[in-house]
Amino acid sequence: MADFKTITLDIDDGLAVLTLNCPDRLNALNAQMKAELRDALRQIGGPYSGVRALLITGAGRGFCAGADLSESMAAADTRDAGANLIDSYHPFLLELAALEIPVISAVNGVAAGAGMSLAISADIVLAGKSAYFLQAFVNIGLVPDAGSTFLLPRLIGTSRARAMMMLGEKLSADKALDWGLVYDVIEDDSLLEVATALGRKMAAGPTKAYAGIRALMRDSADNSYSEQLQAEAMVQRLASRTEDSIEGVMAFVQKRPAVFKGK
Ligand code: T3D
Repeated sequence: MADFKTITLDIDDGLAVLTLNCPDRLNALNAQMKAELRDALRQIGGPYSGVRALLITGAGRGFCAGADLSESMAAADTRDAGANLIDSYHPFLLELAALEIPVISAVNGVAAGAGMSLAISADIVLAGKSAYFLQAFVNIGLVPDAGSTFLLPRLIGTSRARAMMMLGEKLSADKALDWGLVYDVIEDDSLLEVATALGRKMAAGPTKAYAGIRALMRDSADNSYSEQLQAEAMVQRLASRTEDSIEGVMAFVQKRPAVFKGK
């Protein structure tokens, strides 16, 4: 297993827990962290990893404060943020999007800028009571990136997304719940425990069905209604032939809990 310096990766019983681990800077994304995220996600998505669910969280009081601005300052003379996005953000974001397992984020504190983009790219977003979300980009004269302009309007609608992006104001966890940005808000002390329990449950779930749900939800953004009906039928054909689906139906008939193997 790789020896990471800016993140930790713990894999146990099918659940990978990936923790951003530069708490002094609220887990801001520096070059090494982005490379390590790419490598960790590649490892998780590998054919022999045995990982069936991923939980992403942050160490300390923040989830992720976005781009490490001390690096941006250091490179001010030659800075090309567009190239930086393509070279160092997109690789790990695309690895994350390509995973065929469910992804949970446990937002334990501020999720700002690209850190917010990362948090909301999960399938299920849990937020601690004191967490908040911040489209910080505009506060430093930038536009949202790392997927925010794609994800945010789809999650909370264009009116609220545009206002968050243009105003750069904090959105509390409770309001994020009200707006449908997060699935649930958990007391801070219990967040990791609750998120881990959910991760363990999903790591023991029908993995191929989760992968199908991820693909269908992703494609629905661009499909017409009839195209999406067609896509559902195609994915359902495959799902219905999985061992887990056969087991699920049999377990129902036999009135016992299903034992899914992710196959
Ligand atoms: O290449 C490119 O640049 C393109 C990519 C862009 C993607 C982006 O994400 S752009 C947006 C970048 N992020 C931000 O602008 C957020 C900056 N941070 C903040 O506004 C505030 O820190 C927070 C609202 C997130 C939290 O405020 P608060 O008061 O709770 O904490 P703090 O005291 O400001 O921060 C604690 C420490 O973390 C502090 O260090 P110190 O003084 O204790 O040594 C602070 O400097 C550091 N820190 C926080 N955010 C970042 C950071 N260090 C580097 N980069 C950061 N983004």
